[in-house]
Amino acid sequence: ATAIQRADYSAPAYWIDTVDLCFDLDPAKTRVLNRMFLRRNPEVPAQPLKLDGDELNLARVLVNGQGTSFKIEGTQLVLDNLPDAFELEIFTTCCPAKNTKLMGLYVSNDSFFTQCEAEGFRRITYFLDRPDVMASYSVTLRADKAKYPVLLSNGNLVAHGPLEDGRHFAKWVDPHRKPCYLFALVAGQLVAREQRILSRAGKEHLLQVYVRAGDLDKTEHAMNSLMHAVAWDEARFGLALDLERFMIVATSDFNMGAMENKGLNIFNTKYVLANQATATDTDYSNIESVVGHEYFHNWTGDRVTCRDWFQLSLKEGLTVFRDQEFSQDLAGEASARAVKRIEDVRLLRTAQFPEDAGPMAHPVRPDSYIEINNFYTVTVYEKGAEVVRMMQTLVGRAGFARGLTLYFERHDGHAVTCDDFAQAIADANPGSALATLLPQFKRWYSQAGTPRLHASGTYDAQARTYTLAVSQSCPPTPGQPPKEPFVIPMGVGLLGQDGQELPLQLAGEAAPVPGQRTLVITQATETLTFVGVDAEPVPSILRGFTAPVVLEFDYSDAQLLTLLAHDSDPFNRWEAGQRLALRRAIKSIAATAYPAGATALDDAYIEAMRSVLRHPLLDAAFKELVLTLPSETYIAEQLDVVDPQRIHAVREAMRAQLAHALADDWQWAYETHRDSGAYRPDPVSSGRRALAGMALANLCLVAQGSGPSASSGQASVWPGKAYQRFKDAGNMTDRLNALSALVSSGHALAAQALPRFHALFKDDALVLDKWFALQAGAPDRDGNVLPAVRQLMKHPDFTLRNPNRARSLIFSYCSANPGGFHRADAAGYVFWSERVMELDGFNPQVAARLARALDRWTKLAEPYRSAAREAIVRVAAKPDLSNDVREVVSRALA
Ligand code: BAL
Ligand code: ZN
Repeated sequence: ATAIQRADYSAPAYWIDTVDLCFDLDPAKTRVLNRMFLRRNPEVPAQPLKLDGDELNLARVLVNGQGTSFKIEGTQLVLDNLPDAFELEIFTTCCPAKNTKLMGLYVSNDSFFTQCEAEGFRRITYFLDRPDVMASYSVTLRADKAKYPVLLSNGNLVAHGPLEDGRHFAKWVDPHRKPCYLFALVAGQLVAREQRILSRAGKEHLLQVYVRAGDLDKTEHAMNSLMHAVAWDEARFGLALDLERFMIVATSDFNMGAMENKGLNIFNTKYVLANQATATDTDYSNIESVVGHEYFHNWTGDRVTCRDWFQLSLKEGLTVFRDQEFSQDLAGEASARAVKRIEDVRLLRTAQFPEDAGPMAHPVRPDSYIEINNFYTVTVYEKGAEVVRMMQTLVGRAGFARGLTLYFERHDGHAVTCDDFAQAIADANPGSALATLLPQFKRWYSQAGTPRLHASGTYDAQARTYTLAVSQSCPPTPGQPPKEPFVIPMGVGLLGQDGQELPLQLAGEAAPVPGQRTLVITQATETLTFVGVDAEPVPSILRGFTAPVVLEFDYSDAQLLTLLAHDSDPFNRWEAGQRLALRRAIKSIAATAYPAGATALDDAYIEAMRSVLRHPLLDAAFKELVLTLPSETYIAEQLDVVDPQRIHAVREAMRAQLAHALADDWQWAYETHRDSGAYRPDPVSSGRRALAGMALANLCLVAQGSGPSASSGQASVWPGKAYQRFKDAGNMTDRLNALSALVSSGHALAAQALPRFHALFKDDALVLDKWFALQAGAPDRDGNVLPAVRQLMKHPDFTLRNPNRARSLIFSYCSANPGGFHRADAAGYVFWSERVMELDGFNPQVAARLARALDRWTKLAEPYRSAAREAIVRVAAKPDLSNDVREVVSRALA
């Protein structure tokens, strides 16, 4: 397969104005009649029409009602000697029941679903399958009425009724033009929760959430999230729902999280179904985000879409930014907003930073790809969202809303580029830092890699000045050796030694300004001098994580402890705690004595953690974040050479030490936070549950460990209490936390609790996913996780065919359990290569995701490095490998 280059973009040779599709739905052989009106694009040289198709059986092609000659070239249907405007009729069949890739039209649980982004529509009919071809669609669905009582497509239902032989039909017309990747149909036995709402303008809309019959009691939260999303987009950005009917349909077989098809969102059940007995607080918050995300695409993605797939972040980065802002606004209080921000940054740093440093590194707007499915990445999504966030930082919240308004004024109904977006935000804010620096700012779209921002501070007591010397650099990434400086908005505050916030006055400024400010770094090196500073301050830099960079500042422990105790910026307060822990982890990892962890944590760190845990004013959710040690993946990213077993051992030792040293405090935390009243998934009560769950896990760890503890005498009661909690819990969050406390401490009671949990939830696929994931992600003890995973693959409830189940067991082990996966005997890598190749046989998209688990193999110490390479080579040698997996492994070996 050849790489597709962004620079090669050319407009389509034909436009498709209307599409009239008629489906006779049958799992074994679905007939698709596609009648389109096309017209030559006069702006490009005359050339044949080349339509994309994939795994289709072609029966008939008519031009203006007449038979015509055509050619099949590779996967394309080629027609020549066409009039300038004409009707094209194509009749094809496909087999949804055998569609294991879950792209195009497929069957799941006896219902039909579609997934067309990015290039699935060509698996339904021959088409110009590219996002800049926007057409008006009408769709007729015909199917057996008893088996498929519900027939849905985009837009409005304009006709429906019975047909012969127990069949029926429904005709849908979409009032909005759209690219084919936003086409959708659903047919099956489904029921809907319905809600009528009024827009601000007084227009009525129907909202529907479709699920299988038994799941209706799990749709309230998704519907509430949808209503919140509709109201929020109108309030914050003036973007109203433009449809009479907005539908969400859930399916349990889905490659992605959800899909924003115009008016007919199709969702993975994981991001729809929730009640307190089956879903955790995290599930509730993910549902809110994803429902919001897909709804927000209705404008950012559907009304204005991408010119080509290189522009994917145009809609994805922007829409992730919008869903992050939505969740923050819904969280309400500043402290709850900060918790959400910390969680988002933690994801960025543990998933995107490694991507940006590895073989798959690519700019937010990539320059080339072999398989576009491989570029639905944390870089395009999460780093893309940070780029949009920086724009908002540079123009202000109101300025950003103005920019978005201008973007829609200019581009509504069109397929555009990331340049168009940035230009609109800048043009709406003349004189802003963004407008002034736009060409340089756009390097965030074109240069891959995570910039490093190095800062050092000098205090001059005589001059009463504090000088920050700042320099930036960015490591080379594949195909991009040198980098130009970025525009880096940098939130800064200065704290006095007592922790008080100091007013800030830069040299040359007339007067000090209270509180923090955002400085804009543009040069490779810069010097910032603050004047009127009476004593050496503690700098709080990159507050709120104003840019997706690695900040290097040689803080002393004392400075970090001051920030942890006093910083008014919650992000940097949390960050100080992470830096303290990271420093201790790295020191222990480097120490020659093994086990190094026994003395990893000193009294100063432990006392600081105790103060946070016991703090009378801090939120429970924030405390839980501070008390969570940096992940093994994050620690690994800080090291040049990675010994995963050593990292695992050190982090486990730190965890045990913190558990023991704070045993009384954990007990206090558990007892004061364990009851959160009637279940509500709001930030305050979920924060309490998170802290109680963490406390219980620590108490079980104390009971299991042999280390010194003030209360080791009574510690042995905790596993029993956890087991009791597991049995009695009134909600899934508390129940799963209790189960997880037993599993992660390695207590014998886990062996009783796990089968009990399975028996309770054996009919709930999403809960069983948690059951598999918990075991696959358990802390490894003497290599016990891999045999458990292999055993679980034989469990009657396991199937690799269902992406959620595959992710719950296989990905939880290979991608989220470094201590269990990176084995000195290479057995984890062998397992990985087997599963990648097996998955590739029927679902290359999911296989290619799993293939990414060894992205960072070149950093591994021996014997891991050679063994990992061997496993990748084994996959690469498979003769009939998909383009998806081939692209990932070839890049890994390049
Ligand atoms: N467009 C693919 C799914 C999503 O990002 O919403
Ligand atoms: Zn999206």
